[in-house]
Amino acid sequence: MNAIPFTEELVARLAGARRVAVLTGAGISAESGVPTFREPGGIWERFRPEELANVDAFLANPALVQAWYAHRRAVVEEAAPNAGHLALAELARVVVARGGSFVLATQNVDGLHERAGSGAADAGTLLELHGSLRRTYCADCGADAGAGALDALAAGAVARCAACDGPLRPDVVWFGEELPAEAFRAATRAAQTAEVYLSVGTSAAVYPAAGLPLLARDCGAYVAEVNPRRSDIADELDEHVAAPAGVALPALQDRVRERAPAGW
Ligand code: BJW
Ligand code: ZN
Repeated sequence: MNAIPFTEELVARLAGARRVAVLTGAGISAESGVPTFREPGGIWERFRPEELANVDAFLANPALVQAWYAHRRAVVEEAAPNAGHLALAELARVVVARGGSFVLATQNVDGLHERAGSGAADAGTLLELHGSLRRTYCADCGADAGAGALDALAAGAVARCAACDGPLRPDVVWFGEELPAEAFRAATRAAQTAEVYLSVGTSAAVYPAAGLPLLARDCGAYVAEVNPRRSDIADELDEHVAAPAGVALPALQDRVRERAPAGW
């Protein structure tokens, strides 16, 4: 890397912060080989997400949507957490070890933050705002159908509930659906109380998650975005770190650790 892409102010604020919160999006998993949504080559280059990721599209063609999510799950299982995921887990350990709080809210459904160690007992809180590809449930009766229920279906076949024969769906949040209430409440509280807030790898195009960095700013946090491109909300934040998460976050984490007072 030629130059450090973030300011000394961000390093100093993170090193001194007792409450740190983060929002991540698909961009943090890009370097793990998981496609993003809205970029060239992204998952939805050919479809508008608002039209595909909703319950009506699923009910109209459950076999197609199930096959699509089984494919996505296979991609994610082949992928591994990258340096950006690992740096956030490490930064959480640093903040928690000195008695602070660290809340990571992710819009991602790929499970890579958990696999990187975020949310473990010593590594802060992990909140999955848009669900997870690792869970499925019955669209009719709500029964839990286990992790691999959508895998290995014959073409055109629909995976159905053992209890009521309803179609099984991934436990993800589609457009028009509520986010998991407790997770979103906790993410909101974290944004309201954070001293430093990082928005990483998200286009900030999808609400209510995109409102969290803005809420944090309104409540007094220093808010930095980590994204090679400027998101829809970049102009309203304190700092734009123009670098991939897998480059910027490990460098940031190193600098914060260096500056940490003895005894942390
Ligand atoms: C890198 C990088 C690298 C690349 N390093 N960065 C207020 C105003 C207007 C509309 C609404 C509103 N409030 C609610 C709405 C409606 C709607 C909405 O937001 N619509 C917008 C399109 C305007 N929201 C909802 O419906 C939500 N529910 C809700 O509000 O409930 C209340 C309600 C109920 C009923 C009626 C009304 C209200 C639910 C939203 C659910 C979103 N679901 C999806 C699919 C999940 C399942 C799946 O994965 O298939 O979630 S959509 C998709 O977008 C997915 C993502 O989590 C989400 C966000 O995308 P993300 O992560 O930002 O990815 P990208 O691709 O957009 O951006 C990647 C970024 O990474 C880019 O910026 C790159 O530059 C960057 N990058 N490489 C760092 N190496
Ligand atoms: Zn059922």
